[in-house]
Amino acid sequence: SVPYNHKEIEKKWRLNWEKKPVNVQDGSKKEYYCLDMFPYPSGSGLHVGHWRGYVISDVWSRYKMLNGYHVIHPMGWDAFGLPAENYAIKMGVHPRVSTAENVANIKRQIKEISAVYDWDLEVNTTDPNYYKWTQWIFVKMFKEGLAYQKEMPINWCPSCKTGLANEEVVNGKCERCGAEVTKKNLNQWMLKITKYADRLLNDLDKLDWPEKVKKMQTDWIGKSYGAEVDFKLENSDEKITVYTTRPDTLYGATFMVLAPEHEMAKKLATAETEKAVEEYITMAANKSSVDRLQGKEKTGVFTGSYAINPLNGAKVPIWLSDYVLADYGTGAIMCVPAHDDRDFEFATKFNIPIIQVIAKDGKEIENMTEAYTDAVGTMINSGDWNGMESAVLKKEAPHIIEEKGFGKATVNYKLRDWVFSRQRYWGEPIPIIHCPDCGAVPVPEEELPLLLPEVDSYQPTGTGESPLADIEEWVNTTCPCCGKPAKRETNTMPQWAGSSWYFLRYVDNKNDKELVNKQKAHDLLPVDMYIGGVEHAVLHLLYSRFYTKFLYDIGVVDFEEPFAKLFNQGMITGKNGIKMSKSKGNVVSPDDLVRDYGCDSLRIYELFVGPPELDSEWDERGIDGVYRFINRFWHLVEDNKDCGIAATKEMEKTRHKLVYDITTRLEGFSLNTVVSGFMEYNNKLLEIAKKEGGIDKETLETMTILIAPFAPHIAEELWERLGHENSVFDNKWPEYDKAKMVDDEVKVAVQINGKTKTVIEVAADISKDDVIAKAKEALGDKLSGNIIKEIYVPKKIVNLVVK
Ligand code: ANZ
Ligand code: ZN
Repeated sequence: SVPYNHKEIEKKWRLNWEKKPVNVQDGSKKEYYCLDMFPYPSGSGLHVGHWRGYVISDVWSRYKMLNGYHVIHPMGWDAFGLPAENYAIKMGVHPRVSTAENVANIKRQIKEISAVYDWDLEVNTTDPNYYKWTQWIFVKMFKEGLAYQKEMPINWCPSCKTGLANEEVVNGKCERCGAEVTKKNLNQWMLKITKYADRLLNDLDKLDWPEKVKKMQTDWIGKSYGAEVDFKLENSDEKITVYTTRPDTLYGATFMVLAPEHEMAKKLATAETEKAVEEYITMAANKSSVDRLQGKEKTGVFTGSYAINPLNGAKVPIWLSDYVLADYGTGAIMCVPAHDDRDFEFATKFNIPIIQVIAKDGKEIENMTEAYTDAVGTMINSGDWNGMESAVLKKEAPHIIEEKGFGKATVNYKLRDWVFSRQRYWGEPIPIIHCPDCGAVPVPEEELPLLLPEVDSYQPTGTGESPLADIEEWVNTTCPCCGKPAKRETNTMPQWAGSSWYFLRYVDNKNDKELVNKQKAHDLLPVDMYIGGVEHAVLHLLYSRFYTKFLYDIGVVDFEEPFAKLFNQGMITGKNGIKMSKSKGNVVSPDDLVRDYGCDSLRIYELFVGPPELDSEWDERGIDGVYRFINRFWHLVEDNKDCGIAATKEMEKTRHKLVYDITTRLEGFSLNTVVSGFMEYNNKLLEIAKKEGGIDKETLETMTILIAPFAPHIAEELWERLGHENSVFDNKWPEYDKAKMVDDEVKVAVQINGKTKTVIEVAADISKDDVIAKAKEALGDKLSGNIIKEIYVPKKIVNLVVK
């Protein structure tokens, strides 16, 4: 028979598909939008890890095609950002040039996957026709009061020499380069994402997303209910307001802590404490917020001043400590060491009294060794609150406090406005003109895009200004309002700007009148299935939701959520679970594997390495096994296609079970077990073929259609060899009939020591263990003594040898 030749087959079908695409809208099909997180075109190209997500989304797209959909399956480039700029600094190549080269290279590599991308829909965030709209959104936000300027200490990466958003700081380090993040006071453009906090939180309920990601967003938004409580200062009319989520513990507040940046911090110092207080404030200013929250040992300084607990008049010392953040709540807290871990640690270290106010298991603890943090138990040491349940009081206390006039019930969010300025070159210029008279004026919409000018030096200045500040003829302009000389904003946008709305542009990428045609967006969006890595859970996925809600509010689109369903694929790692990276030298390139084994084998192997939602180690040897399977599948079809055999009952049953197993596993996204299913059924069919002298054509065709989303080239080739002129993707996904899957029953004699005692009816392919269990059950108390041997003659006899 004809041997399997992946090279010839894959070349042939790629050409055929180019001439006659398989994913076309004929006017009758429903639309399905399957989206990949678009790649950053890095210089190192794609490795086998990148392939995984693209293979998953392509399998899903092709499966939807076979279910009668036309699939929107676009690809594009998230091409602004630091790496291209860093490369420019190192090699002196303009980022536009290196980006174009990288895009061409990665596009070639992506084409090797043979995914059904519609390249007509391609977008590139660095294309002026694209970033025109990124800038337009900013102008609209500015006009709606959502983009504003603020001078504040922001996260600053000393290595990238740029400010960062909170979301870009991971464990105190720069998300891009891993350098320790510090603080810098800069005038910033901010986006008021906090205005959307409640909608971003509540609408999570509408989404078919992994619970893990929803929880990460929920925690990031961090809505909490509590109270602001006013503490008067001793010997003064001034007061300090604290934010607490546990007003029930107010009687247990034995000290107060202010963030070192608190406006009162310096004022509270006395002659004796002044020096220590100032030193402490300076030290804290240089730490990142993560360091401050997760710092190993609590540090702090006593200000020398006292506040008065408004409930019981107790005098509480006021401290400064960097575990209190300036920009959360009021930047000041009341400390209840008996019921809060951090306060406990602090009080223990600085010998501050600890007063328990909630009984644990009905008791007051003699010597507390740790805080009791649950709001469970009866109030003690709490004046007229004694005897109340803390859980009830926790909810009532804000209102009691409000009535008594020393505070109010409040809601707080962890979410902060988005620091949107980057002091770097390779990004969208922020379309704002600063006029001495009119202030910040947006570039008129009809003048967009505001082109990114050429520069001689890409080097970040480190002064807090971007390299654009050096181009005088660009910076100096006139005010669109009053015509007087004015200066352009020189900061650029963060990389996330372009990726927060690209899924809208794909469906209308050539529109030069509007960002997207509303009707088109209505017809094709939201995205039905979004596939990408989990690392974007609070960055891209939160920003995109915010942008979509804003565009909904200004009437650009008529839906509020961009991604109906989300699937996060796990990473493919090198040996011992180490992330693949050029610097670690453990990158496996797909190019050689495609050459040696073919695209079909690599696609299947990408899925076979493990459950798609989990990280999996790459073991190159495994692809041999997949290649052998593909060969066996080739021979199953090729060697039996002309046998002319009619389906036996067994063949029919196997076919229905095959369709059932593959479909349910695929629907459950258990793609690795789909592959093992193919392997098992292929072996089974080969066995039947050997026994029966062939396999009926419908079964061979069914297997070929089922495998088509996974291994499209071989499926097309075998479909053709089975005598068809159309594409295998012109088929409908096969259906199964549960009634046809039922196993045939056979009569089995049950014997004890060779003598038949009874007869049972069991499924023909029952396992030995199961049939023996059934036999024992049927024998009941006819069976006695020790069984020393269990014999099963398939479909005939069970014989138990008893002593
Ligand atoms: C008294 C108290 C007693 C507290 C107790 C907790 C337990 P979430 O849920 O995160 O909102 N807090 C308030 N503002 C803070 C700031 N700027 N920096 C650091 N910590 C701050 O937590 C709110 C709780 O964290 C508040 O409730 C406050 O401590 C602290 F048994 O007040 B609590
Ligand atoms: Zn002006």
